[in-house]
Amino acid sequence: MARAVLDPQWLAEHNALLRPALEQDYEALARQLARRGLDAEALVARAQRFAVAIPSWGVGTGGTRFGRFPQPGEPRDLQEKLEDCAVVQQLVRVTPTVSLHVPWDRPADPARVRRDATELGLAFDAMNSNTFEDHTAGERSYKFGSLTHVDAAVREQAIALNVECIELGQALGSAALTVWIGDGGNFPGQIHLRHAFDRYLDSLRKIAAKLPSDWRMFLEHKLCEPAFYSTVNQDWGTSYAAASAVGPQCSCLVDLGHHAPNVNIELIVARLIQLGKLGGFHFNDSKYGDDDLDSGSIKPFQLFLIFHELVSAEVEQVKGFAPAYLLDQSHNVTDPLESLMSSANEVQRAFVKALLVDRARLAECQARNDALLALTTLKDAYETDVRPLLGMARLRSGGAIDPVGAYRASGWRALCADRRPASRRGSAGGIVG
Ligand code: PSV
Ligand code: MN
Repeated sequence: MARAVLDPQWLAEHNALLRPALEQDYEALARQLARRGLDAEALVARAQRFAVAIPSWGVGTGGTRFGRFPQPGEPRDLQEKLEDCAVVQQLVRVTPTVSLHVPWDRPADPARVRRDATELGLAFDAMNSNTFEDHTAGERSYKFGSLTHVDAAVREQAIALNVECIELGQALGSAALTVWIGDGGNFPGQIHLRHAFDRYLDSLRKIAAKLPSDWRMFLEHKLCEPAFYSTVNQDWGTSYAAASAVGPQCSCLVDLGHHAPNVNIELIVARLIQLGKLGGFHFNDSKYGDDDLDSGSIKPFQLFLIFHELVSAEVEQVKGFAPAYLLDQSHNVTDPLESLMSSANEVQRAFVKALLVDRARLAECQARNDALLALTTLKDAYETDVRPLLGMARLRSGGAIDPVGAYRASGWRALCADRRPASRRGSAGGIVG
């Protein structure tokens, strides 16, 4: 039995206040769904089995290159980050794993960190390697690239960090490595576009050679930033070509914020599923670029359409389909734990709504080219208010009916402000940039 960070008795009392209204709403929704041939109980069970990983870098306040506005009680080390992740998981019950970034969260004693995490009811998801900034004096600089650098010694150093991530991950019980590099150029002519890509493939193959047989390796593409003219792994086509060249253990990771404005991300998802190379997601939302905003805050319909593709693949039992779900956001103006809870809820909501799609009716519409009724079929699912299903799923899993409300009432942030004095605060930062 995992150690609960917040008092379970207190949580039960908080839920008891909300339970009568939830039950009424749930019964009304269950009747409506039954008329549509859908079983509310089965949907709750599916919602309970849903999971999305928390990024260790997401529990600290993020920032932009113009500044960061930290808040009281931020976690100062990995142990405190895990404690915050456990609070999120206790309340939402769909975030049982944590994704670590190395060296931001390099565990000095992985066996001990694993024990601590297990005690808190957590496990480890994909490992992330950071070769997009310099870490310690004396190291070779990544200013002009890492896995694609013109200097072989820099490439070797970046490869070594990825291999270290694999080794740490093995000790932690992880089974995946996500590789995102900031490599690229700010000026035409700065890098040889083809040769840089050759070096990328060469380095990736060296990393892949060190993967245990049951591990997966995800390549994350990004349109721009920090390189603003050309990026080595710029788009899903490049990512697909690289993952195919590296081999069967390697696939593509789609970060929702890493595309040109208006790109049809659900179409990219469908293509990667079809090509057998959809490795996973970094969920977030964006308006202008890689804004790293909270999932579902700007384009919830897009998130639903992505999950429609994912659920379709599941229903059609596409071979090898098992994408990893992770959040990757920068919480600059909110309490990071509230953003993580609300984002996990949004992603779970999109999944549950996608389960409601009348696929037989959609197939009929497509067969007779009925565009309007096809859209209406999707909208019928999307517009259904599934909050009672999600609340019931959380309640039955031992979480909070209203996670953010419970979190605020728990006083966890104020307690942390006391326990974690700012003067000793070290690795609180989230994404800056
Ligand atoms: C890069 O923008 C990214 O999306 C990558 O996933 C990084 O690992 C993460 O953000 C943190 O900076
Ligand atoms: Mn990402």
